[in-house]
Amino acid sequence: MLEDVRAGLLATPRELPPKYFYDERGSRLFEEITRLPEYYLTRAEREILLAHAAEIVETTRPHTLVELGAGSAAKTRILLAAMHSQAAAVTYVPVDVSEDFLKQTHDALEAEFPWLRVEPVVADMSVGLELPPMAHRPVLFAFLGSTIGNFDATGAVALLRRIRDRMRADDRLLLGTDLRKDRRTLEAAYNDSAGVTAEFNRNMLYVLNTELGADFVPKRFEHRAFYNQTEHRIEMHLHSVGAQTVHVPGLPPIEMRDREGIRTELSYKYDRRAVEELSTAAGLSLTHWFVDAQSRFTLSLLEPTP
Ligand code: AVJ
Repeated sequence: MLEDVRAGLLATPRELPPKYFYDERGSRLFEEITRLPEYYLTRAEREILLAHAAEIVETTRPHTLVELGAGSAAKTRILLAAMHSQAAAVTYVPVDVSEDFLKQTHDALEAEFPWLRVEPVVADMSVGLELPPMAHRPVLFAFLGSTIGNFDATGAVALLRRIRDRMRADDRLLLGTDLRKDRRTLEAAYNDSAGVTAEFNRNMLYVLNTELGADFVPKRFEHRAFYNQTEHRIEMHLHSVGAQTVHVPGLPPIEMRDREGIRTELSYKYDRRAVEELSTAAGLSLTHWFVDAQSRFTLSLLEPTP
């Protein structure tokens, strides 16, 4: 962690990786974001899953579901129920960076679904993907929520490639991607009127204070999120309110100028061609393209290219 923070805060412009949003409080704040009126992504993806889970399961006939960035698995229950309708025993492998949150998800699901075997994996998918041996195949890998959007093209292809390397010919990947659309709708989703996204953004500073003993004063940083049309991405930043010095043990003092920013997240937006380019580069082919009624979000089913 300290190396990531050193590299990011000493860079120009300064940046920090979005994975450091997600301590238990950050995971809870994100769950709150998914219920906001402006943040349509989760509802749009749920709509697609409700409409197409049976067809996705029919096509893949999976016995195991491996989900990257699982979080609370709120949407995943739809897929698991569809899998149970065609296989008595189902195994679910949620992969997430937040151990506490994974534990809660594990306990909740095992209590709710007696037929489900849950094998949580704590992993940081941006660096590696150590998975337990898959006893029950075929496997459906799922990467939902447009979390792929946190990675630039190179990072996204590398991650999809890591998944591809663990797939057999009859395994599939279900990929959720937010579609490019008008700036107003996109910017509203990352600047909600209740200020939850602003608090989620600032939560990273609390995580650095707790984990590294830094002395950030979160309320002295302002949330900013805007759509970079050229790069097709939402950018989230924290801007210094006034000049200030931040101390992170092990790093030189961080002299922030008034209004200087720290970039905390990129959220790329896609169209069909962009998804096909990423998949092809990772050795995957698009077989199904599912869109919600308002064409805001898609789920792509991908197979390994022979
Ligand atoms: C979890 C990465 C998909 O980029 O939309 C929500 C995180 N950031 N509001 C996204 C997020 C600000 C979210 N992902």
